[in-house]
Amino acid sequence: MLGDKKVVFSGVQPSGNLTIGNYLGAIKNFSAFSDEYRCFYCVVDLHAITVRQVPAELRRRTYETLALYMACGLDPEKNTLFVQSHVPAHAELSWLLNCYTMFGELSRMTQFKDKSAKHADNINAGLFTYPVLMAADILLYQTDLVPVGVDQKQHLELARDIAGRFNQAYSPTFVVPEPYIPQSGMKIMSLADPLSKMSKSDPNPNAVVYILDDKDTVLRKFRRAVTDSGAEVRPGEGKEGISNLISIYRCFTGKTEEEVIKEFEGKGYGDFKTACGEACADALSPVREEFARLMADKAYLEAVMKKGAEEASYAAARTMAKVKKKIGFIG
Ligand code: ATP
Ligand code: LTN
Repeated sequence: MLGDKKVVFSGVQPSGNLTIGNYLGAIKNFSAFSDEYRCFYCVVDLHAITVRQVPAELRRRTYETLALYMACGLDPEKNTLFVQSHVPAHAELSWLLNCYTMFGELSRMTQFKDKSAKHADNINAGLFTYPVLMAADILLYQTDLVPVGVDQKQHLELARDIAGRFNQAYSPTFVVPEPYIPQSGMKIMSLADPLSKMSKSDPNPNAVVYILDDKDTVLRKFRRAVTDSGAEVRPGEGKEGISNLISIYRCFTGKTEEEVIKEFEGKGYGDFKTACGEACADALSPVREEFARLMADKAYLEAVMKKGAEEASYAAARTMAKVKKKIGFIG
């Protein structure tokens, strides 16, 4: 809680072009909280450097991620939109929490295992302690609710454990956060390999639909999506490709599974793939337009970042003071 409102916090890394996985699993759901909650949405650039980034690209993507937050409906007057490295308390609390996190806990994180397999030449300590920084992000604002895709559930469990451990060792200090995982769009899968997550760092551009892809590209990618050799549009065993397309189509149209099955009864996969592409491109077109408008106004984006950093720093300072006192630091 902050004041009389419950707190929502979430973050997206500026580590690549955002995908419809990021959109459906996370960002699209953020604006629903703006009225009832005190909301903090962060561009987590400190997290992004756990994997090598080209400096100019990191800078551009940081602006882009902020612009996309707004293009997806987040009003900077109603939400605190900010960049993680602008609020030093994130790194500071992260160090403190490192000392309340066990090596064994971090070793069990599946994202660490996946990413160290992918980046075998750069298994740095930051990649390992990544979840502690994430816990710091969340706990710093006394967060009640964290909207994320299901892939982040394990990290959230860890954040809860760290908060509980600290509270236990001293006295109640942190709110223990709850995850908020949307039912549909929980995990959007790759169009090229429906058994793996659609990810913005996937090197195969056909596997991924980017929020900013134009309509022709979206249609082409859906037409090429890997499916099984069947013809019936319904989810099932061995039909992961079609199941994934059905979830995507449902997210963009709001239709139920039964409605989708009925709509495409007697029609083939081709028709269904075209309909998916159309629904996706139509939903994304206003986002693309607004994004282009915002990216043309860097001064405005910088003003939003600055205001966000001030608001976030103010809220963070309260928690930091409390934490340091409990630990026994001289204030
Ligand atoms: P990377 O490929 O760099 O690991 P990512 O695509 O997984 O990145 P993140 O910045 O780590 O993206 O995630 C931002 C948010 O988007 C998180 O809440 C995450 O759960 C959600 N998200 C990412 N990919 C998907 C997906 N395929 N389906 C549903 N939600 C997703
Ligand atoms: N680890 C997340 C991004 C992230 C985050 C957060 C999400 C960093 N800090 C705090 C929610 C709350 C990811 O990889 N998707």
